[in-house]
Amino acid sequence: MSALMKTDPEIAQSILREEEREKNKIILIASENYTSQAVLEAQGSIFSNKYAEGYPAKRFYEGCEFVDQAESLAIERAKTLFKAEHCNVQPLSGTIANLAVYLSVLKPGDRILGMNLSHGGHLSHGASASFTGRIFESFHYGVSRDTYLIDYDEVRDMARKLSPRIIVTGASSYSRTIDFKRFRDIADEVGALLMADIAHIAGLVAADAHPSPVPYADFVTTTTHKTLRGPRGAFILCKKEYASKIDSTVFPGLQGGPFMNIIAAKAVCFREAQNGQFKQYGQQIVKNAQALCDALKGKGYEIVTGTTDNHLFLVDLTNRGLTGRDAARALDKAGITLNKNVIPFDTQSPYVTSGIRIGTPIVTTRGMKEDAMQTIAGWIDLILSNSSDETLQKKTAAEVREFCRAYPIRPVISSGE
Ligand code: DSN
Repeated sequence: MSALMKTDPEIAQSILREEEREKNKIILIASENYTSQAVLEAQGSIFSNKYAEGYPAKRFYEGCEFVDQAESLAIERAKTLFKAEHCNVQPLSGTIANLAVYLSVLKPGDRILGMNLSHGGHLSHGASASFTGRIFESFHYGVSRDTYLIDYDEVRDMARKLSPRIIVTGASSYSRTIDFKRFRDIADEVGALLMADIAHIAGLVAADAHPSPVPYADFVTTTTHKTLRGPRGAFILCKKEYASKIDSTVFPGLQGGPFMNIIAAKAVCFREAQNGQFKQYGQQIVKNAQALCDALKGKGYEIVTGTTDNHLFLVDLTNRGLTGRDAARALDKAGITLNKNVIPFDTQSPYVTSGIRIGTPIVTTRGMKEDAMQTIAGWIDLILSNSSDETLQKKTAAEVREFCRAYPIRPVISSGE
C-alpha cells in the first residue's frame, strides 16, 4: 500500500489496523469471510475505472471488450458451479438481488410469503422496516415453538390461505438444512413462484455440503462474500424463461453501471469454488460448526434447535443470565468476535437479544479444525462464566492472539482445476 500510505496515511492506517484485527482475533461472524489474495487483486484492479452499462456485447459504452470477457467468464462459471440456466452477476448486494426478483415478477401490492426476520429470515424478505415490506403485502412464516425448526405445515397453511405470488425461502440465522423440495411442493400447490435466498449457504451448496435449491426454485439469489468467500456483492440464478426479465430489472431497472472490478472478483471466486479444495473447505466449515456446537453443549449451553447442519448456530443465553449484547461485548474484548442475535420468540429487543450467533466460515478459511474448536469453546465458556472480569478478558485476548499466529489469514488457494 505504498501509494496509499503516501497519499492518505489516515486511511492506510485504518486499513492496516483492520488487518491486525482480522489477524489477531478469532472471528465467528457467520456472514463474514476472508477472501483470497486473488479475489482482492481483482477487486482492487483497474476494472474499477470502466463504465459498462448493459451486458456483454450489448453495452452503452465503447471499450468494453475486456470487461466483457470478465463478465462472460463470471456468468459461465456461476452457471456451471450451480448448474443453473441463467445468471446475472451485476447485483451490487443481496438486498438488490432480492428486490430485482420481486420487481421482475410482482406488481406493487402483490403478496410475498417469507421467513419471519426474528425467526432467522432477512429484512429483504418482506420485513416491515424494509421497502420490500412496504411495496408488497408481506406475510411471514416462522419456526415451531416446540422444535424451533421451520414449520412446513404452517408454511403450507399460510400459503393456502394467502395465495402469495411468491414464496421466499432462505435465512440468515437458521442452523438446519432447508427442504427446498418441500417449499417447491407448497408453491406448486398454491400456484406461487419460489425464490431461494442462499446468501448464507451458497458456499456450502457449491461444496455439496447443503442440498441445492436450483432444481426447485424459479429464482436463486445470493451474496458472494459469505461462505462462498468472494468479493462483496451478489448474483441471481434463474430459469431461462425469466432471464430477460431479470436482466432488464437489474439494469436499467435498478442499477446503472455495474462494478466491473467486483464482477471480475466474482469470476475469480467462482473459479476457486470449482476447485476440489473448496469442496473440502465447505465440508470442514460444517464439521467445525458441529464440533464447536457440541463442545458448547457439553458445557451446558442451550443451542437453538439442539444442533447445526450448516455453518452457524444460535446459543440461547437465557439460562446463563446473560444477554446477547453483554456476551458479545465481553467476548470481543477477549479477542473472540461474533454477533448478538435474536432467538425465535425472544423477549429481548433486537438491540439487546437473548442470544449469540456463531459461525465458522472464517476460522475454517484460516485452517482451523475440530481440535481448535475445542479450544475456542473453552475460551467462550471461560469468558461467559466471568463476563465482567476485564483482567481475564485481557489475558484471554493475549492467548487468542498467540493462538492465531498458527493460522495465517491469507492462505494460498491453488488455482488448479
Ligand atoms: N447482515 C447479514 C448477516 O449477518 O447475516 C445478512 O445480510
